[in-house]
Amino acid sequence: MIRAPGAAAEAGAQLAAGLGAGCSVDTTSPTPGSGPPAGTISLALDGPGELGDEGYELTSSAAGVLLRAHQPAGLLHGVQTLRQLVVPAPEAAGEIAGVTIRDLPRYAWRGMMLDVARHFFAVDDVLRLIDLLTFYKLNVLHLHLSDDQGWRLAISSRPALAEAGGSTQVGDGPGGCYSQADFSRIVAYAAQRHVTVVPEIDMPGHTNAALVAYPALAGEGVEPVPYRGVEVGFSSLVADRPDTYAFVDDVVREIAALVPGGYLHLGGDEALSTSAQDYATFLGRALPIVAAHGLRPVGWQEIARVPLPPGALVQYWDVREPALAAAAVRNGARLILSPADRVYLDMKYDPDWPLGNDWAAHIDVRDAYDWEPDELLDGVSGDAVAGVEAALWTEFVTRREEIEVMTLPRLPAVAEVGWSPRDVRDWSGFRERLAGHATHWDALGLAYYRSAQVGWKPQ
Ligand code: TNX
Repeated sequence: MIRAPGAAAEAGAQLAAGLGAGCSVDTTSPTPGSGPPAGTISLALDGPGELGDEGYELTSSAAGVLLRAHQPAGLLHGVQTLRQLVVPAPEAAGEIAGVTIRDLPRYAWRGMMLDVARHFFAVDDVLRLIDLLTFYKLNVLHLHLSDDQGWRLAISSRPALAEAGGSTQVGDGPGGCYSQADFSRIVAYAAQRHVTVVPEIDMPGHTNAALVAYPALAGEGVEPVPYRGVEVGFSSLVADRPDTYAFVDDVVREIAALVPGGYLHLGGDEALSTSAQDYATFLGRALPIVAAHGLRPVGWQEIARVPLPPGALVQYWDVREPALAAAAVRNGARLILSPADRVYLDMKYDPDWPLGNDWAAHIDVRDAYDWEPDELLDGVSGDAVAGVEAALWTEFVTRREEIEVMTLPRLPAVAEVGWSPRDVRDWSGFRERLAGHATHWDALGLAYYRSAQVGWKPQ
């Protein structure tokens, strides 16, 4: 039985769902003085303040299991540890190893990006990914909602974005677009699991799908046509026209209503057909629009070429240009680390792997694990790092099973880089534990790559 009174009930319900058969949840408060019956898992929000927003304490012994946290997110993280400690058994809830743990995250931002623009993924696919993020204690889902190949969030004041921009993707598939109700469902499902959804509208480049929907926004002599290819960098919003900013305002205003007080990622990467002057002009006008609607800006590292407002977050990705990220920090920004040669889940595992990109590296699970955020960039000290984020671009990823096989086993590696302090991380221990996780993935029906670096148990 799981005892989860009051505000612990939600985490209790999620534990019961995660453990499956044989679990019931009692949400009544225990009678003072009486200990829980043997075999009970007790969840309580009475943990000390030092556990912060996300930490938890877990003890399990023959007498039962006690999970305590100071905040609900901490309880939920403890629930994941418990799920991982349970050896799944077909009929019952299984056995739990005896442990005493006090566990807090190293970084506050532990994320994954999914590109739903190159290929569209249904709401259900996104919810299943949130389940996986939750299992690995990640707390940010960044959705890349627009690119040259498609526009994926309906904007009421600009209906052609969904109608025209939503009708294409890479290759010959039908594309797709989330209604605002769909998007809110994703945000609510994520919030229930203490995952923040960060929407990205890529600007001023990567905007062909928007320009197809509203050709009047395109530059002189440009006649946008739907694009289903892979190479990008040819499109741009026009920096010196007022209607560009009316458009940005419409989009940002409607997004702000969906994620009030949250983040807006405004892309800014690879604006290869925007002049440096126009790029600076554009961001100089777009950043205040984001702030005016109460959102915090995030951008790919290229945005560090322009002055940034306090509180801006810069996402480091292009390992060929580390100096930009260091410049961002000198200008007061903090970094989200997504080095493409470590955490780009669209990179092939090895040269023979059939799916994905390889411009940055081949990334096997050890590459995703064996790196140190504090040492990645010259001149960037630990306190400038807000966190880490894995990224899955989907030029070649078309179905849920392909999301899974690119994500597992590399996502748990990145998750541990984001969660655990350096002194407790070590590859040989990790690869042992990872082998055990395959039992969970098999039980959940998830596809994964059986990397030769891990001593998997026979299937
Ligand atoms: C670079 S990473 C891009 C994306 C591609 C990705 C493929 C970034 C900010 N831009 O447009 O999808 O490489 O790996």
